[in-house]
Amino acid sequence: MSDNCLFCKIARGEIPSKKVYEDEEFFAFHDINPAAPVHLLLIPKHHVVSLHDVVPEDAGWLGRMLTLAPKLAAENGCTPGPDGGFRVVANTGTEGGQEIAHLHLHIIGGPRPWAKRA
Ligand code: DGP
Repeated sequence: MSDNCLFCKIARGEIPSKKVYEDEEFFAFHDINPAAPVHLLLIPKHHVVSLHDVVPEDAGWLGRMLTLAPKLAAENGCTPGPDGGFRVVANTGTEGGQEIAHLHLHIIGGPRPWAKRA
């Protein structure tokens, strides 16, 4: 964990959030500025800045994080089935629109219409 990282502080419970999931490796909470009826952020508890920093040895926890996305989407109001669904976005770096320098997956969904912002 990193002392001054906002999302590390959220994962440690030092800054309040609307938590939806936590285990030993991951923490998920509602985005403070939702782009859709469902807008969650899923983060690893250990500090990783972005996808720029991952290496093949990270495949295990990255895979486990990705497989959590549909579970969290379904548990938090995304419509199941082919007419439902959700988006997963990982903004990466400045040109990728990343504002918080701790790797996170946006999980976005719910009944449309909603804008394609993340
Ligand atoms: P990104 O641009 O991909 O780095 O997205 C960062 C997201 O984090 C953005 O959608 C807003 C959200 N966010 C920023 N600060 C906070 C906060 O203090 N609490 C919560 N819950 N979300 C935050």
